[in-house]
Amino acid sequence: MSALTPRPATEVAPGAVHVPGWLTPEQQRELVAACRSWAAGPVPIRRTRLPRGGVMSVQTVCIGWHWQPYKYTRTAGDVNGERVAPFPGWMVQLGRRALLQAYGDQQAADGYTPDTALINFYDGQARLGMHQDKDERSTAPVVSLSIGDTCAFRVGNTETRTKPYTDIELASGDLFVFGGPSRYVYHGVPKVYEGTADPACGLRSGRLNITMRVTGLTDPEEAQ
Ligand code: MD3
Ligand code: FE
Repeated sequence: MSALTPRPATEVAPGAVHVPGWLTPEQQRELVAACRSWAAGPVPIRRTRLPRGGVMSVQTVCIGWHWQPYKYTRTAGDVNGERVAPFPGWMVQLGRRALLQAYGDQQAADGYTPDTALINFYDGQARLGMHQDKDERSTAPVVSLSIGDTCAFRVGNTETRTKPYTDIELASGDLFVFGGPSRYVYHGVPKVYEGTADPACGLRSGRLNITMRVTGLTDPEEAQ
């Protein structure tokens, strides 16, 4: 199906580039395997608790740095106190290739060194409300990789969590890069379409999203 109806790369908003079908099924399975192992520990995947007593419907595990509302730390004080798994060098390289693909800018790609990723797992009921990602102290782009069930993804504006926005679909293997003027847009996942994934992606059900970021932080215990 996808081979007969290829979806072209599109710039949804300035600096927001969608590259459908960027990951091969084999790459998707490898990423799923890596995410399964991170989900098991040292900090297990869980629903993040929100400061006002709520809990996110999405399940999250972090690597490199641990995110909790609304800060990054090396250890997961809100889960089990363990230090998160390191951000692997191969994922830095994948992030650089993603940037090169999206922007065609070799210099920007070479200078991109993501140091954290949030790995979100969505079951059929999970949603992500409209929000901005602004806990990073860097304006570097965010690289997003989707695997599994297709979702509706809402790309808004930088001013309000309401209209105007653009709804697109993110399917298994899709790359999305958010940089430049789109780095601080509101965005969210209003719907996951259950049962739409090809099992060849490595997931039987649900949706996995990996977002690589540059925190702009340095660990005082690692300072030279
Ligand atoms: C635009 N994740 O983890 S990925 C998130 O599908 C998050 O799980 C969604 O929003 C998901 O924070 C969307 C696309 C994405 C991620 C980060 C962004 C879009 C972004 C940061 C700035 C602007
Ligand atoms: Fe986000």
